[in-house]
Amino acid sequence: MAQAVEGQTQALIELLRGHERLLVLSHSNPDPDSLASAVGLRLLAERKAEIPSEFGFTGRIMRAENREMVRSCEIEMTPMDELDISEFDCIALVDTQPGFGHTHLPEGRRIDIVVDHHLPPENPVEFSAPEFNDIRTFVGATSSMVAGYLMDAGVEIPQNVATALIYGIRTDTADLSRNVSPLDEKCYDHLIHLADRQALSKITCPDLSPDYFRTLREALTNTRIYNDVILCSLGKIGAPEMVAEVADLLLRLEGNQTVFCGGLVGTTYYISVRTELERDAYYLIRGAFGGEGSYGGHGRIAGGSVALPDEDERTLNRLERRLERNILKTMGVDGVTVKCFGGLRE
Ligand SMILES: [Mn+2]
Repeated sequence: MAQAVEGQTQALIELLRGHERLLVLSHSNPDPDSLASAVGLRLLAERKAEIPSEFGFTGRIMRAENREMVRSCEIEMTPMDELDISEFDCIALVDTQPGFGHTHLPEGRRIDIVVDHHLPPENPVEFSAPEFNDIRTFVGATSSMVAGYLMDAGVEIPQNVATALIYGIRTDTADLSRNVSPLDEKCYDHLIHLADRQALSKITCPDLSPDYFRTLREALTNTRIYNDVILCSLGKIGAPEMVAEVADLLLRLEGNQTVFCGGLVGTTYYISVRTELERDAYYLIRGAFGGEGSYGGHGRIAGGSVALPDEDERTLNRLERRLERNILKTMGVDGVTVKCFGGLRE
């Protein structure tokens, strides 16, 4: 039985065979699912169409897990601005679609291939439809869709690619605990026998920099707990990823909470929201920002940012006081004892 919609894998291979050089792109700051999807599609192009390819990326990879994934799975990638787009006669987009805000597309170029599992954008932009357009929103990870093509085509999957695909599936499905489809399970079962399990364990639990622990200390000192609302300010930090990471960590405090974690990178203030309560995180972050900044999210997770006029400590403090007021109002918190994990306020 085919892992893709009947005939799709063959159609994709035929399309690749009709071209000479493939450029694979994804959303900026690529996550494990998009990294693995890109690697898998490049393998298909190499093995079944014998065409060379590149993976062009925008943004950065900051999370220690993702950096370890790139290192141990030997993922080759080139910053988009170092690539000459005119050298490619075929462009593929994985784990995203034209029209998504976090996706930079080369201007004036047609996208030939789209493989994704996200809901299409609400306001579709004007672009010519890709020749190959495989969007299956019920699949947990784009990595599974790409693994499905490889399995359909009988491609032998090398260990590093299998490891990447497994990690892509695991991160997008929270270890097969949510958004899982039979395709994800089937691909996982197939790939786990091919993957490097030691590498997987290292990716899941990577080495962390002294900077990480410094930020963590700062985070724990500057956490305030109002009933079921946890506020955390990281102050000035090196990368926005830490905001999300600390928010995830604080959510693990026993009981059900909503976490707001913020930090300043340059003159941009980032916030991550995580909630285990009933209300949608999107409305919570909207309330926190009170008309400032830009934000997005749904379900349990939301994030956003505000641009500040300068890096001045006072500007930062004023913003954080404003946000705190908005948050406590949005969460209906008043007159409660503030707790923290240490320091004077305990
Ligand atoms: Mn994905």
